[in-house]
Amino acid sequence: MEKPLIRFRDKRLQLIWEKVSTAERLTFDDGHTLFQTNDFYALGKMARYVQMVKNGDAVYFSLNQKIEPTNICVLTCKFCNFGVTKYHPRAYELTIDAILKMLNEQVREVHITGALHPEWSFEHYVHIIRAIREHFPRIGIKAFTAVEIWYFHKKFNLSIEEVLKRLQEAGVQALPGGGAEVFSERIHNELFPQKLGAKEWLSIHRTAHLQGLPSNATILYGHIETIEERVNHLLQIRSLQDETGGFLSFIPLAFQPGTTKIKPYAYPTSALDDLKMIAVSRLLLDNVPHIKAYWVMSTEEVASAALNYGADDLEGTVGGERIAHDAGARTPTKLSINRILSLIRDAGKIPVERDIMYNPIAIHSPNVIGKIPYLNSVPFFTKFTSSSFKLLPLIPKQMGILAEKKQLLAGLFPLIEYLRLKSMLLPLPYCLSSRDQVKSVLLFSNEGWKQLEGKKIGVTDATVTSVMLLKVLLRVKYNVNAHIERLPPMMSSYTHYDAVLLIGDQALKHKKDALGYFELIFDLAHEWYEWKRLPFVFALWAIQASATEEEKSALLNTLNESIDYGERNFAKLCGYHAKQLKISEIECIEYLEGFNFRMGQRELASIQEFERCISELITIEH
Ligand code: V47
Repeated sequence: MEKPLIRFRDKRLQLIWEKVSTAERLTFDDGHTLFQTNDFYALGKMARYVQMVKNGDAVYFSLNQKIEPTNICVLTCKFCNFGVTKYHPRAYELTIDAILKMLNEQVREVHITGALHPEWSFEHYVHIIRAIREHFPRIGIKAFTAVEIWYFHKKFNLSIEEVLKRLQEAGVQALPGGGAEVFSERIHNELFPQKLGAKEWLSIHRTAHLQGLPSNATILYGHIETIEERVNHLLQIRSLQDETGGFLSFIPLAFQPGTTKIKPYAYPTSALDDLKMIAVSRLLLDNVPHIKAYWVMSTEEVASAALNYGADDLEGTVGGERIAHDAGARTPTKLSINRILSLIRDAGKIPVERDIMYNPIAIHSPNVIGKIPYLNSVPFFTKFTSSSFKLLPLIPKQMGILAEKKQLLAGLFPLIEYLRLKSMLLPLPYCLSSRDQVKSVLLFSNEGWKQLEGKKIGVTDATVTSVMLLKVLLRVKYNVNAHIERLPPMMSSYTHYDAVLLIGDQALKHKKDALGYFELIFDLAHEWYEWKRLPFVFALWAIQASATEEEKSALLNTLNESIDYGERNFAKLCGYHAKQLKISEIECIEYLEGFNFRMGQRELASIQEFERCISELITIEH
């Protein structure tokens, strides 16, 4: 994406922009300046730039249902109006039947957070999850904040690992981000001394990530916290994300004073503070994929504005909420899908309905082009900003899934996905093919090809084309039969695999350290080239066969212009990406020079030959 021109009123931001626009990490002091500045225009533009680089025009939302099973709580946190004692007139306990009645087949994500009930058994919490899983197998379950996990651990004398494992076995797929409040000893002592602190919150999320449970993170802002405490909080989230990569989304929660015990000191947050919180979160949390605008606490209008201040994730339909509303929130307790769509469209964005793991389910917009967010695809997208097409970053395997549902007009399809959907797609004369080595489809191994017989190979979940190429090389070229297994989404150690296949930016990043474990690295495109003396076509451009003539010619023109410009400007395109991938600009340019972006006779011959090899593989396997 082209760097926007920003006129800075606050000159301190100029230096920060230099870092942001070259993917350099921001420091504590930068964060402090960003919170201090009143140059909203520049702050918003910087955050929006990062948002666009990461997520294009997409804004994710889910058809979700909040469930707060009880408000009877052993705690008395000063900022909370939700938790009450058992005999309070507002006290309630939902039965499992009542919980199930809140759900239906349309809901795609259930979000469960609540109070720490003094009498419920751990089994009861597990039963809630199991009942939802049994009755609604399609619904993603995001349940129990670190506060609850910590309570189960202490009260029922179970290790954190055991608590998480039992919940995971019952059906929990992710943890909500609540309970983080502000990572500050001072605030902990002042507002919630009985509850877990920063160290325990971070440790629970670390354990969850290592056990394959992703999570969200939050900050509760707008009460007694200082700017320093806000920045410190964000940096601690960033540093855990560096370790595990397990955070999906970061959600700033605007404090609702209600009749809480800190009411005398606090006013509701202003719209400007809400937008600033979103923007600074986007800028500091360079490694967290999504920033969520939580309309329940910030209002619908501010949440919609936040979609141009760094947020690419909008809280969903919700279907009822109490924590914020008990503390005086004046927002609705639920929204219809139409209202969500209009909040996103008003912001000029593409509404993308998602599942619990942020896989797109439906794209509520025409003219959407799938964009593989890897460095090698950048030259295709240099001239799209001025076109009528909207870009949606997608991992390769999602391209086919969405095109099949007619949710995408066109895109750069992984070869296998194109071959699968050939009858409904029209190929365009552009592709992504290697000349010899590709440098970013790599098998990291401790064994030579022939020694991989019977060995376990972990493969990326992001695509099937490279996995198919690997299978062809193993069985057809080397006559080797290995066990191929999908790698889990959050992998922290590869030591129990004999070899691992990674693709795209992930492969480029790990090329130097060989994942810290493997001695050999095989380039799959080079293996193909050595064998067939042909390039390998990883992906090709195609458009829905049902597209109009106007759409086809507009896309061809935009692609032509983009590639012409892209091919002549590798150096310009590399600045940002090289920094982000921690490779030199020269390496980045050499990498792009290894690709061919146009479909020619040799590319067509290679596709035919690959199809023939796949048939041979199928014969061998049967
Ligand atoms: O931890 C309590 C906050 C959180 C107040 O993961 C208050 O997608 C404002 O977990 N004013 C629970 N906030 C909510 C939560 C959550 C919310 C949205 C999205 C996600 C997600 C998770 O609510 C608590 C606390 O920080 N809270 N009282 C109050 N008066």
